[in-house]
Amino acid sequence: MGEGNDPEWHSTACILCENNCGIRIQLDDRRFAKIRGDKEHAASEGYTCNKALRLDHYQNGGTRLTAPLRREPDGSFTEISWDTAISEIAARLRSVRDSYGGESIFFYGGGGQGNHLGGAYSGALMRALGGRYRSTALAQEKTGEGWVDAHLTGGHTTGDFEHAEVSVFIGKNPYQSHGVPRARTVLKQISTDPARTMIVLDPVRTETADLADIHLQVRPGTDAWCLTALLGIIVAEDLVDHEFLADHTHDSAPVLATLATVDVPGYAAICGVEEELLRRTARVIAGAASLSTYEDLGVQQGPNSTLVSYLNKLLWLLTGNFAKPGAMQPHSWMTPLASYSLKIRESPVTGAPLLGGMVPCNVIAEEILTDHPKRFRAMVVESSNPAHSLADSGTFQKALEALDTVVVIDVALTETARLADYVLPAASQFEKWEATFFNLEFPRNTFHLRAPVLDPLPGTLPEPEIYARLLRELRVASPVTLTALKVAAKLGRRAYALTFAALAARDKKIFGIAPFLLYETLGPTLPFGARSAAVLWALAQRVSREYPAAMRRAGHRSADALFDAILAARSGVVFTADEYEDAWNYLTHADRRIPLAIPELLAVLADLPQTPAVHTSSEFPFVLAAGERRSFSANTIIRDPSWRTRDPGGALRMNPSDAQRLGLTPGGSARIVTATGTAEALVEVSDRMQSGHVSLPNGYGLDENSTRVGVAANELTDLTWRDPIAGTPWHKHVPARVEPVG
Ligand SMILES: Nc1nc2c(c(=O)[nH]1)N[C@H]1C(S)=C(S)[C@@H](COP(=O)(O)OP(=O)(O)OC[C@H]3O[C@@H](n4cnc5c(=O)[nH]c(N)nc54)[C@H](O)[C@@H]3O)O[C@H]1N2
Ligand SMILES: Nc1nc2c(c(=O)[nH]1)N[C@H]1C(S)=C(S)[C@@H](COP(=O)(O)OP(=O)(O)OC[C@H]3O[C@@H](n4cnc5c(=O)[nH]c(N)nc54)[C@H](O)[C@@H]3O)O[C@H]1N2
Ligand code: SF4
Ligand SMILES: [Mo]
Repeated sequence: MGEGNDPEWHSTACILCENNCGIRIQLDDRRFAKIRGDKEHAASEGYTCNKALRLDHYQNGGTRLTAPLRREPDGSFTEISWDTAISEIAARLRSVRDSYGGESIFFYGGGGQGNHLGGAYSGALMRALGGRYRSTALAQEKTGEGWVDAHLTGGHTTGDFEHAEVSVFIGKNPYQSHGVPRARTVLKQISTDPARTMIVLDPVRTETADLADIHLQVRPGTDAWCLTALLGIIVAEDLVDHEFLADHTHDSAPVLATLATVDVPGYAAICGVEEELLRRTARVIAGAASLSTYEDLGVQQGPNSTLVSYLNKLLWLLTGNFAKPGAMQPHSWMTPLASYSLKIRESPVTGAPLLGGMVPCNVIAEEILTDHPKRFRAMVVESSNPAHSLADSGTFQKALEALDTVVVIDVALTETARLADYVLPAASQFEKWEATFFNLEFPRNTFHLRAPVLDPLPGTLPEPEIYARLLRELRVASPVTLTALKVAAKLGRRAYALTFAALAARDKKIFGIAPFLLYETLGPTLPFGARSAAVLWALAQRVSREYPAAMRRAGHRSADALFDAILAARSGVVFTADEYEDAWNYLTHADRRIPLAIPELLAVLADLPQTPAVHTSSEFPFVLAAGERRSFSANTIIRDPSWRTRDPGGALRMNPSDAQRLGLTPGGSARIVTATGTAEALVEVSDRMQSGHVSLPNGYGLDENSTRVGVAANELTDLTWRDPIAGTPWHKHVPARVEPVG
């Protein structure tokens, strides 16, 4: 009998970052007495970082909500019953729809780092209400990259850092933030292997940079010049993989022509990296047998971010590093996290392009704080804390107050929940069936349906049940449809599939509410009480339709077999197994070639010589990186500050020479002033920072039990400083002034 059958150890996963490492938990009543890595986990194989061991502070540390709350006219909250909450919320949303149209109801969230299963049901609520606009945190980080991907390969690509000869991290610190599975182990392996090279682009000498062979310590915000110089060298020295370009791409000519004109010494001077080091780096990249790259917030939340995403991808495309071991790969999905369509809608008021199908986070407040007739009137927020995590929280909070109706579904009374009209208490991620759709690997892609470790805290409900209660109240499904599906579900999966198809042929609208129908009819027949997993039946059909061979290679002979395997496995399953050559099949372009030229971005690239590289001023001489990932940061998932055994106060990090000049000492206080706000923080003096650059951690400054520990970074950030294409914020590049306090 394996450890997996030992009743004392419950298999689940860490919920603090997208890696969702498998863990085992031993309970002492409702406390997490022991936590360790799950060696049988399909993806993480026993790995965890320091943070997973502190998850009891999520489950038992904060103040949990245990009853629905309604805001009264005097601003206070009253506890109400679930029945009252559901009927009042349904009535309010229906009335907003009837007065202003369903498209005035906006949805935000649908999942954090560990929980997407509930969000899979949220679309049914929105479609039932006629809602057309939604967003998530992805629209403040990944939408620019996604738009570039949509042009090039038609979808997301992932690096193969376990095998890459050369790994490049661009504004990414995987040692702290992960994203790369088993990151610390993989980084150390690369670092100690003389045959492999790690290159880091980061203004900070991060823990990842410590392990790197080449650290391009750029000036903050100048990555576009640095990457363009690297590409310019690759073109000028003719290190391009012409065979790859000829066989697998088209439209490379305008790209090569633009890059041939790059003023390499000039760009080296702008980004602050020696030209010789850039030349050596370009040669290492172009000479590599395999190359993988990872760009993240350091560039995605800074100047020229969409251009930088394009430049990053040109690094591996011009050098032919696609669809082979160690290189970049597209991959399967249980369900894509965003749309990769190039048919792009616009937001109703500001006309912002909805890249990935999402309203850019930085325009949401503008879509509300206006008298435009198409403004949003109501918002449903689930598993997200936008009043804390969006730029310029003060303005976002005003926007929430201006809405007719705000409903927040959360485990805690968050900064966002405090501004809601109704707060619905969710069961925690260890009290219900849960999963994420962060399934981003190739060639073996994994999915983990987590079984509950504990019963729900009394008074709370899992999100699928919350959405179902709202949809029942809205009477969106006809009794005939529900009965037909219930009867079919009893007859078996084949009868169920046929009945579903027959009903859908008669009435296309049932696709829109399919998750709800599955929950109501298939859900109750599922083993282990896994009713919330019903939606995965439809996703298993999707997998079998989209990747039939890869699914079978992973050992699942049909969609139903995959679904059953997912239900039975406690440590995740491999749902697709590909061959490297299969990568080409994931390209969405009919000719299976990658179109290299993106005219809008080539124009931005050609403009670089005229583009300002410096955004500081005498009033705001520092660049503040507002929201760094550190050893004890985890977005706003854990609200109990005592979970942090290091950096409890969330220090402002700065270079020794800056500290000395300003008369600041370690452990003392500094005031940080930006165009948006002011905050005070403890000072940490560190030669990891370059002069003129300061950083604050992400996810601190929560208002819990009337105290606040650390800085709420978004009281300092700005809505208008955003990428002109993607609308993503410049959280990592906030002009600021630092002063001693007192
Ligand atoms: N510990 C921890 N891990 C996390 C999270 C967490 O809150 N805490 N959050 C998760 C989430 S939601 C995400 S999206 C990821 C994000 O993961 P990362 O993007 O790796 O995290 P950050 O620390 O925000 O930013 C990465 C790096 O960008 C650098 N940087 C700042 N300015 C610039 C610049 O101008 N150019 C370049 N090249 N680099 C710059 C910073 O010095 C930093 O090292 O982390 C995930 N993992
Ligand atoms: N200045 C600055 N701002 C940033 C960033 C930055 O680097 N700098 N990073 C940005 C990035 S990359 C991201 S991803 C966002 C993250 O910000 P958000 O998208 O707001 O997400 P989280 O902070 O992860 O908040 C998760 C919420 O889910 C709640 N929760 C936890 N478990 C459950 C559950 O089971 N059910 C429900 N219903 N709720 C639950 C938590 O209480 C919390 O309120 O922040 C962004 N904001
Ligand atoms: S925070 Fe650490 S343990 Fe948790 S999922 Fe991420 S890497 Fe794994
Ligand atoms: Mo994120």
